[in-house]
Amino acid sequence: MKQSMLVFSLLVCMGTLKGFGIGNKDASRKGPADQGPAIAVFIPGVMSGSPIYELLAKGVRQAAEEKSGPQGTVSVTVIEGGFNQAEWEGRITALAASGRYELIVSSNPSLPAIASSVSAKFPQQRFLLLDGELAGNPRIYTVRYKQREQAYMAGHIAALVALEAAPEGMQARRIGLVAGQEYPAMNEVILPGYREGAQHADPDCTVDFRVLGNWFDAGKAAELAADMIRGGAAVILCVAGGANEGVVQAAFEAGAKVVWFDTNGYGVRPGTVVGSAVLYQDKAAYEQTIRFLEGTLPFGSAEVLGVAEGYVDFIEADPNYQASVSAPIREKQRRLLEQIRSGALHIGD
Ligand code: RBF
Repeated sequence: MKQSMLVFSLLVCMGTLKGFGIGNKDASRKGPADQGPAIAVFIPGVMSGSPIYELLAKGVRQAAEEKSGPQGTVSVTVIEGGFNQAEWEGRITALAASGRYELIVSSNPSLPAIASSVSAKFPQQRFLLLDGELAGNPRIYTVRYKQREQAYMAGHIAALVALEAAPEGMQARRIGLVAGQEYPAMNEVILPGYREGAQHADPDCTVDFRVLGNWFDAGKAAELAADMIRGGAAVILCVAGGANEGVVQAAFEAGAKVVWFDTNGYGVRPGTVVGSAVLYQDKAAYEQTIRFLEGTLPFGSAEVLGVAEGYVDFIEADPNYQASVSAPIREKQRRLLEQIRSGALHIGD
C-alpha cells in the first residue's frame, strides 16, 4: 500500500514536471504531488521604492499565475537580500543549497558574477538574471537592456526642459544625475548616454553627476539634489532606488524638475516629473519565466534588448507629461523618439 502510494506520487510528480515542460529534473527536489515548480525571486536590496525590482517581481508572479492550473501551482517566493551587498552571495548560496527552487530569478549587473560563483558549488541550480550579462554558463540565462538608449532619451528631455527654463542669454545650462552608487553600467553606459542625449538637444548643456553611496537615504539625496539645484541644475535624473523620493521633494521645493527612470513616474509628483524613460522589465521577466516553465529558456545565452525590441521606451502618452511639458518640447522629443524607433538614429550599446 505504502509502496503503491509512493509510485503514484512519483508518477504525479513526473506528470507535473512534464506538464511544465521543464523536463530533466530530479523528482526528489519536488514538494507535495500537487505542487508545481518553485521559483525564488531574489531582490538585491529591497523592493519598495526601486522600480526595477517591483517590475521584476510583478512579471514573475504574472507568469506563475498564468502557468498554475490543474497540473500544479507554480510557487513564487520573493526574498529581499537587503542593502548589505557583501551578504548577497551567502543568501543566494543558501537558496541554492536548499534545493527547493527550480529557478532563482534576480536582477542587477552584479548578479552574474555572484550566480557564477554559486553555480560552481551547486551546478544543478538554474538562474534567470535580468539587467546583467553573462554568456556561456549552461545554468544561467541573462537579459541586459540597452540603457544607453534609455539614458539618451532621459538626457534629451532634461536638456530641453533646462534650456526652456534658462533665462534669456544664459550660457551655462546644466542638468543633474543622482546615482545610488557607481558601477560599470552607470559610469560607462547610463551617464555617457544621458550626456549624449542632452547634448543632442543642447550642445552647451553640462551634466552634474553625484553619487549617493546607497539606494535608500532619501534625506541625503534631498540634500544632494538641493545643492545641485543651487549650482544651476534645472532638471535632475534620479537613479537611486528608494532615495529617489528625496530628489523629487528637493526639486519640488526649489521649483526644479525631475526625470524618472525605469517606470512611469509622472504620477509620483505631477508637474515636477517631466520625463519617464522606462524599461519593460515586467514584460521581460514574465516572458522569460514563461519560457523557463515551458522548457524553452536557452540557458547559456545572453540577450540584449532595447527600443527596437520593445523593452526600452519613453512615455509620452500620459496626461501629466502633456500638462507639465510645453508643446514645442514634446514635439522635439517626439521627433527624437521617432528617429530612435525607426533606426534612423543609432545610439549603440
Ligand atoms: N537600482 C535600484 O533601483 N535599487 C537598488 O537597490 C539598486 N541596487 C543596485 C545594486 C548594485 C550592486 C548595482 C550594480 C545596481 C543597483 N541598482 C539598483 C541599479 C539597477 O541595477 C539599474 O542600473 C537601475 O535601476 C537603472 O535601470
